[in-house]
Amino acid sequence: MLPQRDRDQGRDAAAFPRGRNKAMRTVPAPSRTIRQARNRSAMREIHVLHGPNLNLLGRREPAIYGAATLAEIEAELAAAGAARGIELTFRQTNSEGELVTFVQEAGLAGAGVILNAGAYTHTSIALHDAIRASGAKVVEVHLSNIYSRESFRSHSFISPVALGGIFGFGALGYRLALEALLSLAEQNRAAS
Ligand code: CA2
Repeated sequence: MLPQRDRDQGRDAAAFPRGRNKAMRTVPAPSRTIRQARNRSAMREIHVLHGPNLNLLGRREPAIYGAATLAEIEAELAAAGAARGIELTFRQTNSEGELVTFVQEAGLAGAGVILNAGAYTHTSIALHDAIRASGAKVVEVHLSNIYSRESFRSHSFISPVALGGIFGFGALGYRLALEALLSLAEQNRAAS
C-alpha cells in the first residue's frame, strides 16, 4: 500500500489524466469529492469524548448548559462531520479511568479529540497525563464559561496539554472545535 500522500497524488493524477499539453491545460478547481478526500487524508478520525454527568444534559440547568441533550449535540456534530467527509466517534463515561482509556485509545490511534471532561477537567492529573502520554491532539470544550463561575472551575488540568480550548458558547463550541481540528490538520498536511 502506498503512503497516503502518494495515494492522494494518484487520485489527483486520475482527476487530471496524462496525455494533454501541461502548458495548455486549464486546471479545474478540485471537485467536492476530491476536497473531501483531502480532508479525510488530513485527519481521518475524530473522537468526541464526554465526561461525567454530561449524559444528563438538557434535563436540568438549561440556563447554564443549554436545552439540548447530549444525543442532540452529537447528532448535529455528526452531520457537520459528515458534510466534511469525516466520521466521528462519540463516547461518554462517568468514570475517570474509562475516560483516561478513551483518551489513550484516541491518541494512540492518531485521532483528533474533542474533549469535554466535565468536572474531571478541574481535578484529573490522570487525564492530563493520558493526553501527554498518548500524544492526543485535544481541543478542550466546555458548554459554560468555566472562568465566570465558581472559582473551583477556573483551573483546568486539560488546558496545558490541549491544542486549545473553547468555552462559553454552548453546543456551538463543538462545531468550532471540529473546524479547528480540521483546519489545523489541513495546515499540517499542506506543510508536510
Ligand atoms: O461547561 C461545561 O461543559 C462543563 O464541562 C460541564 C460540567 C462541569 O462540571 C464543568 O465545570 C463545566 C458539568 C456537566 C453537566 O452537569 C449537569 C448538571 C446539571 C444538569 C445536567 C448536567
